[in-house]
Parts: sequence; C-alpha cells; structure tokens
Amino acid sequence: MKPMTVARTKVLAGVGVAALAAVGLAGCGGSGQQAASPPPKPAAATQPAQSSVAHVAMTIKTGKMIGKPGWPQYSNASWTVKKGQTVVLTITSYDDGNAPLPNGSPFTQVQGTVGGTELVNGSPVSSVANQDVAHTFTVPGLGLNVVIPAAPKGGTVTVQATFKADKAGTFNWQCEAPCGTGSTGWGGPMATPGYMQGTVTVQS
Ligand SMILES: [Cu+2]
Repeated sequence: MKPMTVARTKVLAGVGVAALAAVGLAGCGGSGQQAASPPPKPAAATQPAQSSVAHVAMTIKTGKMIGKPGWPQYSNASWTVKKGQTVVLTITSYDDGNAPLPNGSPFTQVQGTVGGTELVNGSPVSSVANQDVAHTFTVPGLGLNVVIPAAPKGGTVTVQATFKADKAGTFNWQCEAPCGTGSTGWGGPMATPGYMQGTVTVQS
C-alpha cells in the first residue's frame, strides 16, 4: 500500500497577503508634527468708510432719439451726492448738433472742476470753442460749468469732470447753450426740468 501524498500548494496560499499589508503602513508616518496654524486674524479695526468718490453718469440724447424732436434731454437730470465727496461726473452725449454760444461767452470756459479742466474723450481741455458747444452743465451755486461739445456725426462724445462737493444744499443746474426751441433757442427743453434743467443735491 502506498502512503497518500498531501497536496502542499493550498497550505502556503495565504502568506503573501499579510506581508503586503505590513509594507503598506510604512508610507504615511511623516514627522508626526502638525503644521502650526497661523493665529486668527483680528477683526478689521476700521469700518469700510463711506466712499470718498461718487461716480455720476448722465446721458444727453437728442429729441429725435426720444421721439420729441427739438427736445434734447439730459437723463438722470437730478442726482445726489454727499458733502465732502469728490464727484466724477461722466456725461455721454449723442447730440451731434451744436448750439453756438456768443463769442467770449463765459460758458465756453470750464469752471469749478479739479484743475479747471474736463476730459473730452480723455483729453484735458479748459474751454471749448464757442461754435463747437452743444450743451453745458452749469451749476451756479457750486461755481461749476462743464462744457459739452457737439458729438461727431452719428457718434458720441464723452466729457468727464471732477469736482469736490464741499457745500451742502440743493442746487439748480441749467444748460446755458441755446439748444431748445423758439427763435432764441431758449424755449422747450431749456425751460423744462428733466430736460435741460435739474438739481444737484449735496447731503451734509
Ligand atoms: Cu442744452
């Protein structure tokens, strides 16, 4: 009778798994130190201050554009800023017609702005030739006169004027170029709030 031979292959089969598991643990040790977290930041000591610059935009459209021929219009004709603010006023005009001022008119001169100038399409000017004037934005109570030249045909002109609002109150503004109706050009929109008149309010 022959002794039975025992198959050995199955006995050894489990060894490899345990060995691989031990190797896997070695990778994660690191130094054992935790990175120091930065100290918490203190709460901001200053409140966000009220902005010292106010940006104001106005648009001049032709009467034709608003369905009222002969009635050019400043939109956003009345607005409010706070006393002490520096006001950056940007006026975009679509009006390619002129409303000439008399030769030597004071309203051809930029007044009351920082540096006595305004930017016309980005270039500083201190006056506009009287024949080229289309409108003005004139606030006597603030000593401010901003001059708007006629836009190129079918285009726009952008005028930017910066001034300090250092006096509280409500001040009337008026366009001083005769851009309205009637033989003098002083009728219609020139005499109507919301067109060529409005108010600037400086809150204390
Ligand atoms: Cu006007």
